[in-house]
Formats: sequence, C-alpha cells, structure tokens
Amino acid sequence: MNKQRFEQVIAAMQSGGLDQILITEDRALSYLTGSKANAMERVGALLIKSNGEVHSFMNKLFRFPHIEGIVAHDYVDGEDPYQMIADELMPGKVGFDDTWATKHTINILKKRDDIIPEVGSWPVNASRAVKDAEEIRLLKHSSNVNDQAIAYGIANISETITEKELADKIDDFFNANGGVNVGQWQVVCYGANAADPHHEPDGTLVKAGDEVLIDIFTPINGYWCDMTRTVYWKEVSDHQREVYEVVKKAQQAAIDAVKPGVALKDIDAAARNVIAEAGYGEYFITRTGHGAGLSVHETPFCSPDSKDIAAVGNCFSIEPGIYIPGDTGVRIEDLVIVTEDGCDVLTVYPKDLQVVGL
Ligand SMILES: [Mn+2]
Repeated sequence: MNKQRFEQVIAAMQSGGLDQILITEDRALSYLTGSKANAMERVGALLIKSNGEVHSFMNKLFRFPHIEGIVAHDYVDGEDPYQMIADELMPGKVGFDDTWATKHTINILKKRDDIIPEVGSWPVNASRAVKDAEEIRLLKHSSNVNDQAIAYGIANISETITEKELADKIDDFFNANGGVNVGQWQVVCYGANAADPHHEPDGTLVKAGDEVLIDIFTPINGYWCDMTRTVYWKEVSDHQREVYEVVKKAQQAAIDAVKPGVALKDIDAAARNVIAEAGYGEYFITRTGHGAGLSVHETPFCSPDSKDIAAVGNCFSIEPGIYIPGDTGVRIEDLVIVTEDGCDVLTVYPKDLQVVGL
C-alpha cells in the first residue's frame, strides 16, 4: 500500500466533496496497492472513504496480499460480492470508477436505494497526475528508449519496406528494450497518409517527396512513452517546409508556456494561435496533448475545454499538428514533465526539419 498515494486521493475527495469511492480500474488498483491482482470479469474493488477507511473486495482466486490498513473482504464464487460492498456503503453519493462494467454498478444500485451514483475516478486520477520521483525516473527511462526507437525507425525507412513492416520493426525494437505490446499499433505514415492522425500502417511504400510521420509509444516497466517525428524522404517542397515550420513553432510555443499554475487550455491555445495565425487553423483537428503515465492517455488533458491546471510532477504530451487531407500532415510530439520553473522535455530527438534517404 502506498500511503502517500492514499493520502493524496483522500485529500482530493475531501476538497471535492465526495466521501466514498469504489476504485476498480486495474492500473488504479495497482497504483494504490502495489499488487497486480486483477479480477477480470469478476468483482475487484477498493472502497475508499474520506475518513481514511479502506476496504477491499476481491475474489479469493486473485486476492490482494494482506495490506496493513485495508479491511479485506475476500469472497468465493457463489458468494455475493455486491452485497458485501452494499453493506459497507454510507447513504449518499458514491463515486464509481468510470470504466467499471455497467453490470457491476447496476447490481450495487439495486441493493441500495439510498445512494447517489457519481463518476468517481477523479480523486485517483488527480493523484496519478502528480508523478513522484520514482515515477519520473521510470517515465524518463521510457522516453530514453523512445528516443532510440525513433532514431532506429528513421534509419530504417526504405523504399522496399511498407509502412506496416516499418511499424513492426519498431515494435520489435521496443520489445527488445523492455517495451510491451498491449495491442497498440505503431503509427507510420508515408505521404498523404500523414494527414490522418491515427492512420493504421498498411502496404504503402515511400517515394521521393513523401513526408514520413512516425508516432510511437509503448509501456516500459508500466510507464508509457509517446513521441512523434515527421521527416521527408529524399526531397521536400516549399509547401511541406512551410507547414513543418509552423508546427515546429507551435510545438515550441506550447512547451514555452508550460509552468506550474498555467491552465492547460492556455498551453493548448499557445500552440493553436501559432497555427491559426499562419492560416492553418482549420487543419489542427486534435487537442494539443494528453497526460501519460500508467495509461497512455490520462489526466491532465491539454485541450481547448480542459479545466486542468499544470502542477509540478504532471506529465503530458505536446503534440500539435496540421492535417491537410490528400496533401500533407505533420505532427511533432514530446512528453514533458512540469517542474518548478517550467518543464523538462523527456524526448530529445532533434526537431529541425530533416530530409532523409539522401
Ligand atoms: Mn500522444
């Protein structure tokens, strides 16, 4: 049990006015308990109360190791874990994890007509958003591997291998360096395919004058890296160069805007304004960034409607782009960690326009 993390969660509950939450998401459970116990389709939950009381509910097949300070309610198949949970709930608001299968939530609601369900992931998300020293060390390690992977990917662009083959080579590189493929594909786009932000690599081959957009990510020791670089194969047009330089300037503007206390919507605006002023506003069709940690997309979010405020220890991506269908696409992405006076950029692979294959 990570006492500091529980304390952060409880502090968030107290300031947000939520007195009980049911935490059920795998990564949230392991973040708090240090155990990878996973109930799969069965019931596995931590009930955290704002007075500091913590209960666990887990099938005996998967139970958490004995954890000091947590009241364990282990059940066997045939027993009713919903009743066990219902018996411990106080009347009033209950925060449910936003990813818990509906069947579980409904089974609990049916047993208690005096509780008010709310989405209750945010106290744990708020704690997870502030990385501690060990998490920062792991994130830096992952990004360091990612810097090597992007160099490997760019060095392996060739007119004889398809997008899919290059994506698979990058996956192999990650796997050989601690990465885990959890079903994601590495994004490799040649030419106008780069105008689709989540293009699935296919049989396309690269040709002179194509942009090559590579967006790669994997968890290493549980912590994700995520970066994008766009380079040009053999030649680059003035139009491609102009678009590239706008994205590069926008990305730097957002990085320069990062410091504690700044609203993430204003960091998003820093990038968005550069792109809009250059006349490409309608082609910046994504948010500027997302938090990264145990999940590849997590709190905080850097978007026009974000309510998140940058705090020391936040880790998130800065990845503006311009996507002109049928024409060109550019994205440049780094992960940053908020520091006392700005941010550390975790990925250092160069961002000056690069023509490769010469
Ligand atoms: Mn990303």
